[in-house]
Amino acid sequence: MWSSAVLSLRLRASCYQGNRRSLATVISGNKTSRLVRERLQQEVEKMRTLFSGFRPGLVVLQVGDRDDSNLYISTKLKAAAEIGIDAKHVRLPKTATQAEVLQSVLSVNANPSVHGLIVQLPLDSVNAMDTELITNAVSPEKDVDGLSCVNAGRLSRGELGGCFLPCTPSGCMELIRQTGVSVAGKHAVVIGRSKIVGAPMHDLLLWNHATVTTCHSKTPDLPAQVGRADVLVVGAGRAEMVRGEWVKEGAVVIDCGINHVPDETKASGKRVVGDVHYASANQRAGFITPVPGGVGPMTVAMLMENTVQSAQRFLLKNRS
Ligand code: NAP
Ligand code: LUD
Repeated sequence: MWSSAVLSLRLRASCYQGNRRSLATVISGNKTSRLVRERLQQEVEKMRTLFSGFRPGLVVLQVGDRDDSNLYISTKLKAAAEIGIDAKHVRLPKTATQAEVLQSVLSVNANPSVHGLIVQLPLDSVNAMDTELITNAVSPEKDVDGLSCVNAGRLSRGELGGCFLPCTPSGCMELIRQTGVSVAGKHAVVIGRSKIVGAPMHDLLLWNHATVTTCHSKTPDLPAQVGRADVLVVGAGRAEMVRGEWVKEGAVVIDCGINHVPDETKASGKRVVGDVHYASANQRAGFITPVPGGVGPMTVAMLMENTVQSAQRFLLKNRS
């Protein structure tokens, strides 16, 4: 009697496991970014020894005082300090004119002890600003955000070794590499076509030999496009827009989205979610990035990587 009850329970348990798919493997951006930062710390240490105290220099230029930018910049400055990069935060007031912002960019361009310069976006100004003009004023040799036309153009032509790769897409590629899944010959779908995420992500996947579909706000039948993706990268800025049911079984899902949604259970009254509905996508994907702890920390790590690379190029040119 007792043993038949156990048998029936065992049978039920095994049926349940047979029907239930295992969850996706989580790709940790926290862990991967730590490994990148540790490697960079060692490289900077070597540069310091070989070139008598030399340190890579980074400037983060901010206009205004947005809370999200303040948080991202403080994370970047902390990472830089740990690695041994000499990072400076230049903050201009909201009232700064475009001419003043351009003047700051030009003065950093001219400073030989600075190897990387980024202008944190969006610009938080009371004055009209041409963001494109400002990001293009950054010298291409110091453009460690990879946002200038020169670097974006090189990337779009597949000259991957000759440009700075934009940090977020470069971080996404690093996370995809962690899965062991090669993108070559695969169908990749990117949602979003911004200069900072979607467009360079398309280029990077393409030149790593994926066949790429880039979707945007006018793309009809997004679920059908998503369903064809072996590799899916989402940067739309729409909280939990991509539903698990859309996702192809076993796909690699990379979520760039950072969205704040109300949550009364949190002291802050809000929490951060991605552009992918994590709980349902986790049931279908083979690999998935969390938010937070996924792409965000990689953006910071890849900025450090670009800065160290820029300093190495500087040394090669000037101190051989
Ligand atoms: P963005 O400049 O607003 O661009 C969003 C893109 O998504 C646009 O191309 C837009 O299409 C498209 N889109 C919007 N709604 C859509 C919809 N319903 N269906 C299909 N496509 C849609 O934003 P972004 O700067 O690229 O940022 C995107 C997200 O990534 C945001 O949540 C942002 O906070 C986050 N982000 C995260 C990191 C990180 O390090 N984790 C870095 C950068 C950005 P149109 O072109 O047609 O308007
Ligand atoms: N502008 C960026 N604007 C915004 N998340 C970042 C970012 C760290 N020029 C320029 O730094 O690369 C840039 N260059 N960006 N971003 C977004 C974008 C820019 C986003 C997230 C994080 C930088 C980050 O550390 C953490 C995570 O996802 O785990 C914490 C997220 C949170 O809000 O709690």
